Amino acid sequence: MEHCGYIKAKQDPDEEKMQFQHGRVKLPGSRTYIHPHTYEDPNQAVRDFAKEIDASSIRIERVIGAGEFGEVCSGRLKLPSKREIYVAIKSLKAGYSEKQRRDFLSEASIMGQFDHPNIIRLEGVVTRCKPVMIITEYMENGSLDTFLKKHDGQFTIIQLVGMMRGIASGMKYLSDMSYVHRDLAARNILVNSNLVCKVSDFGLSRVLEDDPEAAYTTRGGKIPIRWTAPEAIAYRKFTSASDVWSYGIVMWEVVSYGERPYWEMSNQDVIKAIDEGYRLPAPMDCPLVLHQLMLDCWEKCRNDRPKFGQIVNTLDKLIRNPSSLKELANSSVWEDPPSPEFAVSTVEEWLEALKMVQYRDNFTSAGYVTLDSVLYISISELQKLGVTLVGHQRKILSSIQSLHTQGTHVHV
Ligand code: ACK
Repeated sequence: MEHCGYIKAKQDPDEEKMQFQHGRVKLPGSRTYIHPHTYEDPNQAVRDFAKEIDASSIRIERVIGAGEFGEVCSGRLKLPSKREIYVAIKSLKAGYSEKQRRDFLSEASIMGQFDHPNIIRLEGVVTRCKPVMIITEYMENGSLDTFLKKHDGQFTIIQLVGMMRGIASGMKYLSDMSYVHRDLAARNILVNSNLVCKVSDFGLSRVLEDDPEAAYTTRGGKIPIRWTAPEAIAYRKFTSASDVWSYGIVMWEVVSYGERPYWEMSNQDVIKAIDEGYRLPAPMDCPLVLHQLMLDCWEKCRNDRPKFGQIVNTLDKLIRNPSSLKELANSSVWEDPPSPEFAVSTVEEWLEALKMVQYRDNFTSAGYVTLDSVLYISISELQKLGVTLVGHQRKILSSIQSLHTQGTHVHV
């Protein structure tokens, strides 16, 4: 099913018998997401989908971050006849407009419709007194991108695939409910103490305003370019299939421990490269099957991409049969050129193959002429040669690594 995001609301909530279950409203038989904007009164959507919590049951402990609308804190929630739990508390800062309040609470009325182990769970809202708050389960390890950068290289491939499997399972649930996320990225995944990954960030305005990665397109939309499918960038065709594209980017972020997709390339260059058929190469030590799955998610034609259900099945099979992960894609971390192999013998040819001729003169005048001379170059030496961009340094050092293993036949 391909929806462009949202479907018509059931206008009369009484049509369906609703009941609160674990603090959320269930619509029996209804598996389809209802967009809060389809409610004439958005406050009714909040009442329908989010439980009102008494402010006295919340204890705020510390500030853990900043959101678009105000602070994010951690704390505890003690509901009558329930055990105390850790929660995250998002509050709406003072001086908000009615629209800001509505947009802020829209996240709760969206999240409150979901009930899945890989979707961040809404505990409830505080709307009767100020500040207005959204209470969710607490995720000890914070957002996935920061978490991975902090633990670079520390997980087994099975653990990484487990994280991907969780995210895919949450996304399957969302796509089954015809919900299109539009901003799936490692920064919008939260991780708990058991390494369980959950999809978060469901605000209505968030894709447009909240995400620092979102950039304005020529058509005026604000889109996180590196994570977004070409048809969504070109003509705003956001579907579960465009979420699958973003999912492939998240897989790449996971295997590369939070590396920035397309490194320091500009948004314009990314759009152009994708259009010309370029795709992110396998990160270091990436199993071939995983890179293949990423490439499937990045099929130009959205109908050719796998569905989230298929992705979950594929990952399950890999987890059950870990030896399938043994074959690595390759050890290079950069682009595969149209012709797969370059034989280079001079520093100049090598820099050319790496598309880094801009550094040629610096290398030459510092005496780096033969390939042997670069084999033991250090980062600080690279910096002296004017290679200050981290992405370029990585590319060069990885290439040197492959020079070590392959002699003068550099695979770029
Ligand atoms: O990377 P972080 O620690 O994880 O920093 C951001 C910050 O708040 C601003 O969004 C963290 N955060 C958001 N929601 C939660 C949550 N439910 N549990 C734990 N941390 C959260 C996020």
